[in-house]
Amino acid sequence: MSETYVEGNFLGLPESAGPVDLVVLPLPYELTTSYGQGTADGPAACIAASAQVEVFDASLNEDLPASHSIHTAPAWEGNGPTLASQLDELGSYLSPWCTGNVFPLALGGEHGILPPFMWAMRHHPALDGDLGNLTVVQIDAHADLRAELDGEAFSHACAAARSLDMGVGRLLQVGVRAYAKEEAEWIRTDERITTFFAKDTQHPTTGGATWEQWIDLLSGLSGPIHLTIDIDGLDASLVPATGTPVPGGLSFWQAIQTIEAVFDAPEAVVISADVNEIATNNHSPLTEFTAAMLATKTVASHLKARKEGRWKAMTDAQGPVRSGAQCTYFSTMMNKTEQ
Ligand SMILES: [Mn+2]
Repeated sequence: MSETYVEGNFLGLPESAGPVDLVVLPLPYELTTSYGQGTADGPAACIAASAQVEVFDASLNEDLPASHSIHTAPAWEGNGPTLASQLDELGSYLSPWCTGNVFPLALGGEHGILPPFMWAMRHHPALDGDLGNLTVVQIDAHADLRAELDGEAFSHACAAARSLDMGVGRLLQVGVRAYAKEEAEWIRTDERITTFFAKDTQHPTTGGATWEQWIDLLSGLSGPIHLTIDIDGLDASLVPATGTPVPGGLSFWQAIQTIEAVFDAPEAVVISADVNEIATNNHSPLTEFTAAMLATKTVASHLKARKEGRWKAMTDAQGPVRSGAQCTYFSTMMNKTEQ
């Protein structure tokens, strides 16, 4: 815990008045979650749990925030009457932070936050106006490649599919172990998608070799990356409160190694990240604490990338008061679909 702990701020870090280097964006969004409840409380619980996380990071060899300014933004407070209006509100909320002068780290909220995040990132200077230049690295128990779930194309179960629809160039998945036939078919046939299934990476005898291939793949990446961590990608024993906990998932250290490998990839630059499906229950604080540990590792890995010259601001520095683009993409598209 830092010496001057500020309640409501990630890691309890005090705010500084100057330009923001990294922003933590709490997105208590929950509209389509399967049967778990409580992802709306997840971001705040994760921030509260971050009080218990050590600020020293061994890879960075410094205490966070390591002479940088980390801003915890006021939580998104969407109250639109429809799914489409809430997705638009998420896009508008995220937009001011996707300008290339700050690293955005969102805390969800259900995985349905991913398409609005992609909308907000589409004009990020590193992407050159084309989401096709972006690789999404996804830790998840689910492929999130369904055409729809319960009639809803923007369900959390479709987050990766909709992101590809929006033009994301490449999708790398790990931890996947609960998926439908249509998703297996899409993974098999779409060249944009590479999936490392949990049955292979966690295999009792051959898992180690498969895992090495995953880390090698990440280390060899080039270009801009978005890292999306659905905490249900980890084994259910580590995240029992998440919306859909699934046994047979990644170990904690596999998740940490994945984060470190993408941020350390010499030719790649991670430009944004999210940790999602954080939820709470009354039995144990383990789920939100695990999420806080992964978010902290993401922060430390970004600062390490900065320190080593793999991330540079692409636009002029700015403080916490900003304006961005108004998102109407989701309402417009859903209206078209209904007609
Ligand atoms: Mn997911």
